[in-house]
Amino acid sequence: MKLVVIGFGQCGGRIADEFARLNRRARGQRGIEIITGAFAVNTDAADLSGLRTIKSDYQHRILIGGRKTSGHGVGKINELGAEVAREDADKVVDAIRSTKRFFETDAFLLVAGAAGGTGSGAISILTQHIKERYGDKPVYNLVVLPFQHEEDTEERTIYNSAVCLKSVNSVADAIILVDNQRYVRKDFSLKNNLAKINALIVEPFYDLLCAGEEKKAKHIGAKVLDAGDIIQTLVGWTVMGYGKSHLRLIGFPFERTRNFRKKSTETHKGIQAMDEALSELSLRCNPADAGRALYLLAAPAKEMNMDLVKELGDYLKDLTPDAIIRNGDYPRERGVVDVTVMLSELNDVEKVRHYYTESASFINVVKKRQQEAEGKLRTVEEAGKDIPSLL
Ligand SMILES: Nc1nc2c(ncn2[C@@H]2O[C@H](COP(=O)(O)OP(=O)(O)OP(=O)(O)O)[C@@H](O)[C@H]2O)c(=O)[nH]1
Ligand SMILES: [Mg+2]
Repeated sequence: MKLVVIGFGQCGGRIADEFARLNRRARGQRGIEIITGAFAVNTDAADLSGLRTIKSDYQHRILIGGRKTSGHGVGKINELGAEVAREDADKVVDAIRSTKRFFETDAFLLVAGAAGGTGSGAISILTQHIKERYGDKPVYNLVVLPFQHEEDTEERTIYNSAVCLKSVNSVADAIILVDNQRYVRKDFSLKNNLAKINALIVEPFYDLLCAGEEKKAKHIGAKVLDAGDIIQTLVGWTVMGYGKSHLRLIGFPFERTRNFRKKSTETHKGIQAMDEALSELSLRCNPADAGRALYLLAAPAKEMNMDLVKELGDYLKDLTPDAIIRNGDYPRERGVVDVTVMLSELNDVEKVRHYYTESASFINVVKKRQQEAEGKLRTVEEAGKDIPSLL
């Protein structure tokens, strides 16, 4: 599957940059292309110049809202992010059209952090514009939810997230939810942490996008998971997970000679990888709420057997009894079994509900504050009503 990836704001831009690196890796290691174009859109010129891999010309690193924000961002006001995105939407849509191999693109993926200003405000607006312009291709969103500490310290965080989520839900074909808090590892410094988190967010897309683009017979599975399967799976709220388990256990050489034992070990490894994928989902949710799901098993060709594929299917079916499940096998990896899982068409997402209910009370607080501020302003105006003005 080939994507055009467009990142909005700092978070979105950095993740789009990570996708550009994923494409380099696919080209270098596997000789295939999975990203037909990578773009970053921001109101902040400094953030755009901090990217590493996205082409550095103004048609790939797109500055919007130049006059309104003077290149310094929108300071977490996502209404302003939405406004400048609306004004400059054509600039972005025109840039996408210049993608050289645009006609090969299967879908769009737009990325942003929900809690900021630019990305949070712009992603739904541009999703709508792109859908209007390119009606035949699905438009997916990848939305990054804030860290717990951001929710605790900045009240705008929850409100922005709620508004962003409600907006994308009404336009995007599917929304892949990624919760930053799920990726926190205490031992990383924050800066490295974000870079590491971004790499972890993007990793599950590697096999998923590559599997259907392989040209060599030895890398084509018995059941290929291609763009069609992914498009059929992705609808509404979606989460993803990725798990990996190493095959060769050093110190157990007997496993190589005793085949019956080896086979059960492989199945066990596959289940272990799927377990990891499901316990490390990009957002905590109940798999039973999924209406659609997919899994991709990547393993060395000789380790791939129908038992393993079937066991994984049964395992996932138990957890997602109502879901239509699609699957594929990908004979690729050396020495590891890895499993990528997507759960889609989720009919309940606790965290989204939490943002909606929490910000309902925030809206009242904002209204009250506005009324108070207007009241105070009127008192000041009242006091100065007899003073002459120079204008
Ligand atoms: N995973 C991840 N999250 C990030 C990154 N950068 C920022 N975030 C998260 O994104 C949210 C803030 O959004 P930003 O992208 O910084 O904001 P913006 O869209 O640039 O908007 P303004 O700066 O307000 O104009 C916060 O919840 C951050 O934790 C990143 O590189 N990776
Ligand atoms: Mg910013």
